Amino acid sequence: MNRILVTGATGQIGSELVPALRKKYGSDHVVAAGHKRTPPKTLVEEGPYTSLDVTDIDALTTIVQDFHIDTIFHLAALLSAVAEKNPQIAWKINMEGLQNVLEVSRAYGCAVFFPSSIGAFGPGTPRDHTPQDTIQRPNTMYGVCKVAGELLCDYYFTRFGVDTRGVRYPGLISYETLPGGGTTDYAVEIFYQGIQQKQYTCFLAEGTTLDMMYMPDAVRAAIELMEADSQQLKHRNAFNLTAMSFAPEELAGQIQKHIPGFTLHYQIDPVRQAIADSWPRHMDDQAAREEWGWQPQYDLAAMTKDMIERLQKSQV
Ligand code: AKB
Repeated sequence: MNRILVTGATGQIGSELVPALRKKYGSDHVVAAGHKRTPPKTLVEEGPYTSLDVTDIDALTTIVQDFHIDTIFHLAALLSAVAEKNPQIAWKINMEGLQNVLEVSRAYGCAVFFPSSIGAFGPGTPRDHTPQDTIQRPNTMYGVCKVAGELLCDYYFTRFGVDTRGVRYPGLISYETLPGGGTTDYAVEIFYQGIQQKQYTCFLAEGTTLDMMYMPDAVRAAIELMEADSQQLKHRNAFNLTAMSFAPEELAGQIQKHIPGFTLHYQIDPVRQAIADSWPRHMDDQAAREEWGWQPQYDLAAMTKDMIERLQKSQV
């Protein structure tokens, strides 16, 4: 990796991945491309920033040519709950965007990181110790795009030799940028409201256990996978990846240790509950551990402590 493009740079992952990449590879070497969201000042001031609609292949080509890009972290996509509201738009952005990235990478010799998700699984998948290679028949547009995306990335690797790599991210928890329209968003919102109001009303039911990860681990995973020795990778698109697994009441229990009196209430959103009920409770991420040394650093207790400390500091 030498000259890097990050699409979806203003999103939840992008806004933390870009600074990490700039720190490691040099600010001038990492181009941040956002679209609809207003970029944070730092993203624009600390290195090259551009606006990009990933469905516009000519605009994408120009950026890759102008900046001599050799690696693309393609993060631009609609999340699960939003995609369910706009399935046609989700297909266009999530699939056309990915195909454009792969086509340009084929033409210009770029490596590609594609984030898949626990959303790539469906109701027929084993929900506990979900194997790396298993049934993938999701019943959401987001999941359909993720499975198709995994296959398309593998196809571009075997057919054209494009160095595609990806992970199946669980729900991601972060303090920099809020997620936009996912099923696991409650695990971020609970901290913001918990600190301000000492209570949170959760849209997923008690007992809804899902895989989760703290953003510093998620960012490190993306970079470590792209730096891994290609020869060691038997799987490519995409590796199961997890760090912790919990239900809303377990997260609330941890939060109560730092915010005494915090209370959790429930008001179930049937759409997001149905999506969550079709996703793994706990994935087996042994392949990632064996093939490129994946090791999470944050468990539920460590993540909760760090989230609360950082959010409290930023609100002072
Ligand atoms: C979502 O909830 O849509 C995402 C995901 C798990 O892929 N956070």
